[in-house]
Amino acid sequence: MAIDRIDVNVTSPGRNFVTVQVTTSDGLTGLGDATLNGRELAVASYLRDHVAPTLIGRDESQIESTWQYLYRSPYWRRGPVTMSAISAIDMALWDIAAKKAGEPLYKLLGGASRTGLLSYAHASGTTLERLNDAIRGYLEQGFQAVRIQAGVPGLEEIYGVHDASPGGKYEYEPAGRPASGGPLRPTEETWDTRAYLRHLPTVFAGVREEFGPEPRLLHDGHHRMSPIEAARLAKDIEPYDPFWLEDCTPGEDQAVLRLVRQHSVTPLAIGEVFNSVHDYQTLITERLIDYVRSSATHAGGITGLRQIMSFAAVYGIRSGFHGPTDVSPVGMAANLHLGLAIHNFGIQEYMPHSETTLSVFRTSYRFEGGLLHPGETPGLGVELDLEAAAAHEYQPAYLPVNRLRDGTVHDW
Ligand code: GCO
Ligand code: MG
Repeated sequence: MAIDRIDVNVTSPGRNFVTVQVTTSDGLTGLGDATLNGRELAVASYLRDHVAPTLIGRDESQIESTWQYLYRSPYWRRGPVTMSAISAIDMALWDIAAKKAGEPLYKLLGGASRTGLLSYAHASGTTLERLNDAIRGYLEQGFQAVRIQAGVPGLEEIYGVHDASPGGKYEYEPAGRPASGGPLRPTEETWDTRAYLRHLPTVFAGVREEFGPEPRLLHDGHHRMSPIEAARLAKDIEPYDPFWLEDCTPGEDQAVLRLVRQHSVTPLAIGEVFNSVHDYQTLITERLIDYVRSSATHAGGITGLRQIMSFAAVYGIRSGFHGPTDVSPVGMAANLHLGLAIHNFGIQEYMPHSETTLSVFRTSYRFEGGLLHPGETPGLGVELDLEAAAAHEYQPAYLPVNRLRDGTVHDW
């Protein structure tokens, strides 16, 4: 058997997704997620123009060798575009291997290490009251862990904060679309770190007061703090027993995490924008983080993410794979299969995709009693309905840009 075709599908059922479909000479197909939010077409072109032509005729069972070939052959290695492309091909080849074996992918990765994956939901609200309503809704659905993001007095739109309609879902963090007729530009938000640092500990206090010690509470700092600010926040929320503080600093300067560690025992999670094991070298060997935030979609697929988790296992660091709605259901399934199999699983982010998205991507993973399970369908367990996908044309979209009050561009 050999790789016969590689198709790259771009569809926008509520938001943009890039999916690779690899077809073998005997008609088996595998899917891979290559979605890079806000830069989708760069990855689609990389795959169509630079990757697909080099793989036709290749033995589809040589997954590791293909990964190394795609990683080393361009000479210009790593980076989000290259690694998202590699991720998608790798996932598709694993999907094919598992379908060929007639087994759900996790069985090829060593089998289940647990009955299901502890998952966290995204609760947010512009006020503490609304945030608490959102948390209550998720706890009622069975979640044992929630990420809490709240409005900061004096700031309008900020990352991760939306009021959900009572009992309903919201389309989280929709990438901004151009206003009709106007030029296509990212929307802009205003940020004030001092106001945030003052406010967030009061949010943690209010949530603990309402829900007690049991729910696991997470928070995403979204790269917006300097090292000393991050150290202060980690220290200030520590009394409320946070499960983790995510992306407290931009993270690419790995050594600054030493400073945060010196000041608190708040567990730290980093890595959703990383794309290789090398980005984690200092963080892992010095145990500067507790959770790896990468996803199979951006860190080189199952092969790349497994490499990171094997390295992390030696240092007692666990997974917290990235699972926002801009990771497609295909990427989500890949995270779940790997998470079920590895020993050092920690927690899985879970933002259910919209019904529109799920009408294009048919999934077999399930959520029960706060735990996710990838299901027993052979392969990844996700199907792409090409006809339904064709009805949702690509929509140019950007993520927002953040500025300090004086106009200085800041991390969003
Ligand atoms: C998270 C992430 C996302 C990112 C998004 C960008 O923790 O889930 O921070 O919300 O902002 O993936 O495209
Ligand atoms: Mg994040």
